[in-house]
Amino acid sequence: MKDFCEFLLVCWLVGVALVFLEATAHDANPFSVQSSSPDPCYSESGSARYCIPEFVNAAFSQEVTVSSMCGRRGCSHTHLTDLNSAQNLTCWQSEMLRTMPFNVTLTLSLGKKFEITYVSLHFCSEKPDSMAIYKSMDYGRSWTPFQFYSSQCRRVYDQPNRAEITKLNEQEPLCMELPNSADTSNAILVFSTLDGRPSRSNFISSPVLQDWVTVTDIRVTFNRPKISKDTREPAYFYAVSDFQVGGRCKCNGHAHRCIRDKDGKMVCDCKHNTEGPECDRCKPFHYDRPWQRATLKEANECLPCNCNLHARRCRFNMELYKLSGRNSGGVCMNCRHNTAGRHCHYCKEGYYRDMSRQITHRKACIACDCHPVGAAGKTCNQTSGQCQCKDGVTGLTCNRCAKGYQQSRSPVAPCIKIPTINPTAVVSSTEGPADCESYCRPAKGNLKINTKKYCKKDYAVLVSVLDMETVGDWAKFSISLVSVYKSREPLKRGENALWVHMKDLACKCPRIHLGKRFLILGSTGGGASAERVGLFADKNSLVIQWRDIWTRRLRKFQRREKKGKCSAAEHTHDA
Ligand SMILES: *[C@@H]1O[C@H](CO)[C@@H](O)[C@H](O)[C@H]1NC(C)=O
Ligand SMILES: *[C@@H]1O[C@H](CO)[C@@H](O)[C@H](O)[C@H]1NC(C)=O
Ligand SMILES: *[C@@H]1O[C@H](CO)[C@@H](O)[C@H](O)[C@H]1NC(C)=O
Ligand SMILES: [Ca+2]
Repeated sequence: MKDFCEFLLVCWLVGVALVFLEATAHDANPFSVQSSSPDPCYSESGSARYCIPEFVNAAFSQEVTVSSMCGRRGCSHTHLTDLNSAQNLTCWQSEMLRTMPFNVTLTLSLGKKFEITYVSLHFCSEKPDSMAIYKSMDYGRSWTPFQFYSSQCRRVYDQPNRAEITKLNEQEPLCMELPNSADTSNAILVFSTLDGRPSRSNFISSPVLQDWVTVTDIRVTFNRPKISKDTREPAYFYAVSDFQVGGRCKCNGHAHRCIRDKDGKMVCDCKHNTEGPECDRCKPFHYDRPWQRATLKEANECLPCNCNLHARRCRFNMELYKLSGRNSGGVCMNCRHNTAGRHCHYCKEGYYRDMSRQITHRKACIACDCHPVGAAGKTCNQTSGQCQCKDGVTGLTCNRCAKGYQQSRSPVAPCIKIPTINPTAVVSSTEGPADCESYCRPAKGNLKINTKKYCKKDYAVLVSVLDMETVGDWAKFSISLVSVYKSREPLKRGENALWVHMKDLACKCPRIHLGKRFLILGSTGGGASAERVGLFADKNSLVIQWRDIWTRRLRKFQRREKKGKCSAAEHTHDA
């Protein structure tokens, strides 16, 4: 088709279309010829560049709808756009028109948007007196005038004759008289769409003219034939041998050809990450900057969003684009692989970066896994993965007690300080004994149990020490009563409290550790009050870390006490 079109153009360019030559000769004109390269839309180095489909006669072999036809063989409407040559003119001809109005229309659908530089009609008859060319940009839904020709512009079309076109009205049609041609049976009319329009030399940066030359359909209306006065029986007709529309498939500089899609529709073969029938929008995921028509200087290809391989969709945000200095406006959507952020470039809450991997790696973000009890929250340091631990808790995930702390059963304070009370500090604050050595005597150092000691105490219990808090001058240990060997008062196994005065604790008589089991032989009542309910231990109590082998010995003491051996022992003591 290309060769043929060129042939056609040459045919009549020689004689007529100097106007058109003028338009195409300019450097900045989009219709100028481009260099040959494997892919005209990319340079040898692979960078995107302005590209356009070849210049064609868009009307060639397209169907033209006509409102009137002579009805004889050899004047079909198909002759309007067929292969035409000077040797064999094939003509369409209207019926004979004897009364007004003499209106006849030819409608040509291009099936796609084209940017056209000319419409030409090759007449087989005398040129008409009045005719108009209309264009549609919406496949025939609406029409706007492109050009009028008449010897009486004002009367026939209500248009001024040869109005002036300035930069302010470049989208206005003109009305002018059809030039007379010498050869009335072989006359050509060429309407050059850009002719006389000021911005035509700067077409590439003139959206107004780009719009002006964009068409999907062309309609030619003949309204008045040339009326000769000396015709006796007036009968008129119009006849055209060739209807050409010269232009390029409109692809906005993003395609070098148009192709048929799977439904047979003509569409641009879009490059530069664009899509749409005219490459008039960016392809999905290529929304990092707004779509733009290509120019000679800048291909304006659509750019992919930068989502570090973690998202498949993105959107364009004008605010961010402006803030970035019109550089990048893409915002990733639905970041996967536990990433977050505009570019899926950091880890979402509850995850941290594995610095040994690229951010694009599927496992670049690792779960914090913060301990549900030991950590203060679910988030961790984005780079180190360190969870925020509660007091006394340590470890990357806060899963251990720090040095000097031990586990408690409280979820609020899962690790508590091991009560290593500084004796001097406690002594001074409680006005306790200055000299623990003499204060603790005689119990201190004598932790052996015998029947006598066992008998003397009010209770003998095995406890597990869980927690400690201070209440005034007292230490209150949360304990669990494991076994009760003897007790003056009824004691139930399970949760209980053990009270020790600070001055005793300060001197480590008794010595108690959290999380351990102790056998306690003590006396009731020492400091009991309304606030202090439970067991009491002091410097005279026996508090010994438990060993399982003592179970048998304690059973023996129990039996002896039952047999009344205790009173004997007391005697001995008293004596
Ligand atoms: C002229 O063209 C028509 C249609 O293309 C064809 O049928 C006819 O034979 C041609 N005549 C001559 C003389 O070439
Ligand atoms: C003929 O064309 C003229 C000019 O466009 C128009 O005003 C008129 O209404 C048309 N007449 C008919 C019958 O279509
Ligand atoms: C996260 O850990 C790194 C390295 O340990 C540290 O430099 C940074 O300050 C921490 N960030 C925060 C917010 O704590
Ligand atoms: Ca023809």
